[in-house]
Amino acid sequence: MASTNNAASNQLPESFGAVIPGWFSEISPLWPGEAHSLKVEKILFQGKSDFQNVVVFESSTYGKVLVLDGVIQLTERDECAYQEMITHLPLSSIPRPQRVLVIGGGDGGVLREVSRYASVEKIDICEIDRMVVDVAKQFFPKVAVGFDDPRVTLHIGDGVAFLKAVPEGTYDAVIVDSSDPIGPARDLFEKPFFELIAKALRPGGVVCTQAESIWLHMNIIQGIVANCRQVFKGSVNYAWTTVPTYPSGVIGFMLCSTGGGPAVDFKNPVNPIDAESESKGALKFYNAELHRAAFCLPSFAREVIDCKVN
Ligand code: SPM
Repeated sequence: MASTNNAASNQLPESFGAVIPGWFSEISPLWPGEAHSLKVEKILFQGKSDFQNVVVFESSTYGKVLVLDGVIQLTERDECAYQEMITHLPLSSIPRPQRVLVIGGGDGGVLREVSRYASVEKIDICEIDRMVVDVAKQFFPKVAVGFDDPRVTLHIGDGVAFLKAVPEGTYDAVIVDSSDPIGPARDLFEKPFFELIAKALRPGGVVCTQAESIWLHMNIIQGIVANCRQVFKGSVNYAWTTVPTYPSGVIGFMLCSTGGGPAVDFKNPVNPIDAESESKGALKFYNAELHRAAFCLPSFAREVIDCKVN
């Protein structure tokens, strides 16, 4: 893997200082005409993996920030909102999850949250980019702590290829913690990928995927919803949460279940996360009220999503 660490160099990546000198601005064709900016205290790491540019910087207000191909993946201050919701929305919706697969999620934050469940026996993670794992372990130990759980097996490779090799009905839950649908994660938003997930899940199993912003990507969301309705024969739902450092300040999740097993009512969780999980550190964001609220959609989004979603 080609890699360069230019932390000492004065030559900053394109997104740095492009709008305001000394600030990082998140510029992407996925959100044209806007760019959220964070003041940079210090660049801690710059590298180029086989898949993407990887940057870590210390910000003035959100702690350390992980950026892939110019797009913020997490900050120390608000990562809890995303990692807790993408994990606990699905895992609290089925009784006693035992086998869980994470696709993407190389920073380890979703693993940290999955490991709160005592019923879970096996956690597989398939991350395409080893540099993301290494950088998370070096700069974000409170996130990468998820890798320390002995139930975790890390597979470095392509998520689609991994799923093709998984025996039918292997997992109770699959969580897709991907970057956006340009670059290495493009395939993770396509129908063939959802078909592979459905095959990998047991009847009545659940999937939760990163599903973009209702403010920015209704066209992408519409496509995901349509694909999921064709593929998942149980329930199909859209939920969302706030993450201040993601563009538009919100991000959504598709939550689906396979047919042929117990029905899954994502809006009324049967497996509330209990006090025991607090031994892994207190939950900072997720709670039962936010779980229910996550499925309430603004009218403009409901019009598009609800007419197609159960
Ligand atoms: N474990 C954290 C990894 C983050 N994965 C999701 C990143 C999404 C970044 N872009 C958000 C764009 C919202 N429209």
